[in-house]
Amino acid sequence: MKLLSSDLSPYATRVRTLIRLKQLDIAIEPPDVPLRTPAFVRKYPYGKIPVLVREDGECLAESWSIMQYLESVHNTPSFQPEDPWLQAQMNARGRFADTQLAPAAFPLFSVLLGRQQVDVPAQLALLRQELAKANVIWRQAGPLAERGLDLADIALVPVLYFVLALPRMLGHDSDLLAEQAALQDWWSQMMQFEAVKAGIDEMEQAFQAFANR
Ligand SMILES: N[C@@H](CCC(=O)N[C@@H](CS)C(=O)NCC(=O)O)C(=O)O
Repeated sequence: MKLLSSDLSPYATRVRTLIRLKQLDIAIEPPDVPLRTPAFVRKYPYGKIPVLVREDGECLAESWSIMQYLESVHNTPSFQPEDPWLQAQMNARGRFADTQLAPAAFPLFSVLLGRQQVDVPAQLALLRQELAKANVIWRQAGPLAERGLDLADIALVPVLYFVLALPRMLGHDSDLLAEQAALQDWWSQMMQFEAVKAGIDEMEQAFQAFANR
């Protein structure tokens, strides 16, 4: 089995992190067809990485689905609560990272690519609002040390790195995480996991290379 991945992608990084936390024998490779080309979409119809490719060539797209699949087939160690209510809460936190937090930063990425005119201060204000929501949501989930690391934590880390790196790359120095005490505390604890830290280090290097391109 292999994972088509890129160090720049928060979605691929969360899956690489899970693979390492579970110590799975899954090769991590760049896409075999250039991303954002018709050939890529022909081969991988979701048009995005990560993609999990089985030995028989069958593919699975969407990082959250890949994480859930890996969790179902390799559940030791497990990164989801058994209790259905708590599992649903974890799913909600994972969805929040992708449907609310990350989209608040996408326009800033378009600015970096020079593709879109954006009111950057207004977008930063929106991002702050979403970060404040994340702060409450993760605080309400309870201390990491008590509930244990779960898929939503693993999914959020690279998204949070991405949404914090973009304003910095646009020259906004203020530390947006410093305004969110619970999230800042959670971030420090997450960095204690070697596999989590390794994913963020890879993203950091990829972002540096992207900034210097
Ligand atoms: N919802 C998808 C998002 C994946 C995604 O947006 N991947 C980006 C890289 S970060 C990509 O492949 N973009 C190529 C494109 O949009 O053409 C997931 O969770 O896997």
